[in-house]
Amino acid sequence: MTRHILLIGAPVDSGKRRRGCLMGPDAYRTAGLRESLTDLGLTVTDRGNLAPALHDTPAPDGHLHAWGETVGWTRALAEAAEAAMDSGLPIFLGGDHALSAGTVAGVARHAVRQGRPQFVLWLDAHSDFHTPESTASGHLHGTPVAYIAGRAGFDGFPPLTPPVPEENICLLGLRSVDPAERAALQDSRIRRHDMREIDETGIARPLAAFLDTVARAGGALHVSLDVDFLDPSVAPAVGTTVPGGATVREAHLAMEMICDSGCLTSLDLVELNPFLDERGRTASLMVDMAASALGRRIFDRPTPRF
Ligand code: 6HN
Ligand code: MN
Ligand code: MN
Ligand code: MN
Repeated sequence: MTRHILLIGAPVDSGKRRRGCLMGPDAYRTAGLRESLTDLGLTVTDRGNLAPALHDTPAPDGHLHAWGETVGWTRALAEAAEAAMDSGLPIFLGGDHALSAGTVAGVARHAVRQGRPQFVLWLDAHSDFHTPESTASGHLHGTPVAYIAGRAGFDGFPPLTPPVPEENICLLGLRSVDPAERAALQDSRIRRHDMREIDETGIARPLAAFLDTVARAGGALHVSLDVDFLDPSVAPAVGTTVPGGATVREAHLAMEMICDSGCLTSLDLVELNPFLDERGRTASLMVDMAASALGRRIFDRPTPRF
């Protein structure tokens, strides 16, 4: 791993009503993210925290929470993400999952300029596939996958030119999918693997298949890691806990395989709510996840084929 790492704080808290994710970037810094990466021999620049662009876009519907602020964040993040791709491998320190609309829009624009296909791996209990029309909660952190896939209704959000092709998106860790999301997903070519499949086959099999596709295509890989991918017994600092999530070892294996693929080009760490943490354990676990994705190993060995 020779790429330079950029830490970019994205204290987005507009994607849902419960507050606290704005403290996420500083929790990662306090938990020693930079030091964990420099210990691996990587060079790291902390670019500090971003702020949302000016936002005056009216919401298309009254039940949508903090529309204008999220539009402003998406614009600012898309620009920052696109620019960051010229300087290294960005890690976006969230912030709630609404931020990934911006980060994916930005990295995907950069991939288009490079003539490289963009792939997205979404590690999450949820599918985040609501449109602004279908969301019942009005929480935009439940919508970024729909936005990056090019579904309609995101008035004022920056245009995706083009959207990420559905078959380049892989959702892994699913165990809370709303009926409208389920229907739309079943109608799509998005790859999706629920916890039952992980129980049945192990996490390595579906992940290896996806990473193999990315590698063969010479693709850029954006990984979006939601804290609630992990089981709440090991990662309690998230507002949307769902029992039955990935174990510490399943999550580490996923990160180690992502690293071994050599495809990783950008990473989001999202939904950490430090206000809900227990003595920093979730922040520290997420730092360990990032370290595994960037080369930390128990022993070096090649990933077996599945
Ligand atoms: N996340 N499907 C639920 C909703 O409100 O739309 C939960 C969304 C969770 C979003 O965890 O990033
Ligand atoms: Mn470039
Ligand atoms: Mn999510
Ligand atoms: Mn989630």
